[in-house]
Amino acid sequence: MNIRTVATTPFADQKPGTSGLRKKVAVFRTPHYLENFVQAVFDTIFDNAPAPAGSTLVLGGDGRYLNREAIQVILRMAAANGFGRVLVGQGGILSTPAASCVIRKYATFGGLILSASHNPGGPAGDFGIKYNTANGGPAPEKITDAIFARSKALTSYRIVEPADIDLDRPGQQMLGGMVVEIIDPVADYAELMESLFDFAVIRALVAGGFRLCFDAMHAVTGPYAREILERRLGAPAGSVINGVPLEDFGGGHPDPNLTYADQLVAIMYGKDAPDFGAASDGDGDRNMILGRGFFVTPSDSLAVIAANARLAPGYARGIAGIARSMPTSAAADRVAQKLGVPCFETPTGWKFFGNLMDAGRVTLCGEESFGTGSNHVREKDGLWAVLFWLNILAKRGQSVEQILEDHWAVFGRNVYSRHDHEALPTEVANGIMDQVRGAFPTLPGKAFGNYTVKVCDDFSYTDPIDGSVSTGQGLRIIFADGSRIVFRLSGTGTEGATLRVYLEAFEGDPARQRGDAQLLLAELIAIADEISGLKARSGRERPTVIT
Ligand code: VG1
Ligand code: CO
Repeated sequence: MNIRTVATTPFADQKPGTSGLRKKVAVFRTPHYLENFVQAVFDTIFDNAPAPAGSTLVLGGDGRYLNREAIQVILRMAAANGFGRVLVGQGGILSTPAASCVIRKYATFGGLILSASHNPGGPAGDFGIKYNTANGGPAPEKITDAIFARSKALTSYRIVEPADIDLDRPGQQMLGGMVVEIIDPVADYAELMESLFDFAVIRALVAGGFRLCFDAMHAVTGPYAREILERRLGAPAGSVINGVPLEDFGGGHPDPNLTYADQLVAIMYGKDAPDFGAASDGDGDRNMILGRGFFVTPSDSLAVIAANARLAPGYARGIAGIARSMPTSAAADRVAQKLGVPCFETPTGWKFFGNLMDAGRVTLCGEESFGTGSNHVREKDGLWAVLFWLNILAKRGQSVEQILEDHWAVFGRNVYSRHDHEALPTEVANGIMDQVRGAFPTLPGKAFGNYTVKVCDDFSYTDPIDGSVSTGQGLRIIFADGSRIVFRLSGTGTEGATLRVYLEAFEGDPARQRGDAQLLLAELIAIADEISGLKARSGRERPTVIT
């Protein structure tokens, strides 16, 4: 098979964000755009040489528009770059956590995951690509920086002739000298889940009339949830809704939050609601947990899982430690303290957890953005969190709400909310960040009503394992009582800029713990606006999404 070397003009904008390279489909359609980035990845990981003989790559995506086309192109490039074998999820499907599982299980060189996660899909939507290393986790910044540098410099890429591989036919096909193996995207992952959780006790719970509803949002988790929740755990057919992956997610926004998962929210807050509701995102790494008429904040979910970890067989011997992203609430810190294990605070993005997990320093990790996971893979994992909750519910025999009330009674409640201001003009968002940064010298010691500023900084992180430093990770304003406001620009948006405002206040008084987060945080919300000038600068009265 002939290897062609195709000339390309490098692109200036292929900088991976919080979670890989994410752009509009139209941008990915620019001639040579995808190829340029993929070659930059291969050049970076193999130091501009062909892949070592026998290298295996894992390849799959969330099924969004362009997924199949991109897989065909990447297969041809993998063959031209010397890979010996590529494992591809059947139909081009692999959820992000399943890809991580497969990368690790078969000791492969790494993988390429095609997804723009929770961003909308379709011809007018987004596409994305992410490189994960041999440990199954997203490439660390050192590597993504090198990929970016290479993408701006390379002048050609290698590819073999078109040879349409049948992505739906299980088993092996040859592409030149390279083996393409179409694998079951669910089997390895489902087996891993069975090894971690007490399926028998969950099955008994479900058989006893406990009702659940899982919203796959027409994204990648449909086949996984049907196999695990309906087939293996016996939930009645129809417990999984929107279970067929669609290229445009049915026109929806596959982001499991209170705004975009509105169908599930209506069911869980409606008459005759099931006992448990959950949703996942485009690529299956996020989770939202709901009880009957009750929402579990992701930060609390991490804390509850940590406090109850021993109830699941895979964690029966306890956890080594917890890591959470900086904007995530400190609820998990309180649990770690009680358990006597360390708690690490990292920048936003799962790639910062990898070293800590590889070094055995932490077992559980979480982000406020509906991301929870553990060292079973190196990605956050939506269905894993759902199964953990079901395992806890089955063992404790309580409702979701009771579990949270018990938790707050023991640990207190970190009242928490995130306000997203999406698609702001870039200069407006930068102006708001500049105003906050500019106020920093005047803030320490300043009183705003009940709150007095203690310190403020631009969060930076030194990785305790490899010493690498990441700066500019979010503007923090910390008050004397530990309450916080954080301002941060999103690294995953593709339209203008998205500003996130994170708000946290500790509530130790059981009488007030049950209150609505927006009400309990009202004063901090006003302070955030006063410091940043957000409303005046954006001309917007309220956030796009409140979590
Ligand atoms: C967002 C979340 C972050 C998460 C990232 C990727 O990033 O805030 O916590 O790790 O998405 O999640 P940002 O930069 O937009 O705030 V996913 O589900 O896209 O892999
Ligand atoms: Co995702």
